[in-house]
Amino acid sequence: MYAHFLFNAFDSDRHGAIRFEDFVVGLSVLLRGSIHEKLNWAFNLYDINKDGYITKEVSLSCKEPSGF
Ligand SMILES: [Ca+2]
Repeated sequence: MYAHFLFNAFDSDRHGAIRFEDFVVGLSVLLRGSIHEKLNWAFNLYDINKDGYITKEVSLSCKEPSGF
């Protein structure tokens, strides 16, 4: 489940694939971005449907065991 969140966070234009540019931009924000950019990236990680809200279901699914 967490991998799904990460994929969506890097796939910024939501076309179902991570291009090299998506990957570099994501890493750049995480490594060299301002605190606001990092927080915005982290929020978008959990805002799966990009409606500006993190739902209770999404936050609860992050706590569930992964099955390993
Ligand atoms: Ca949402």
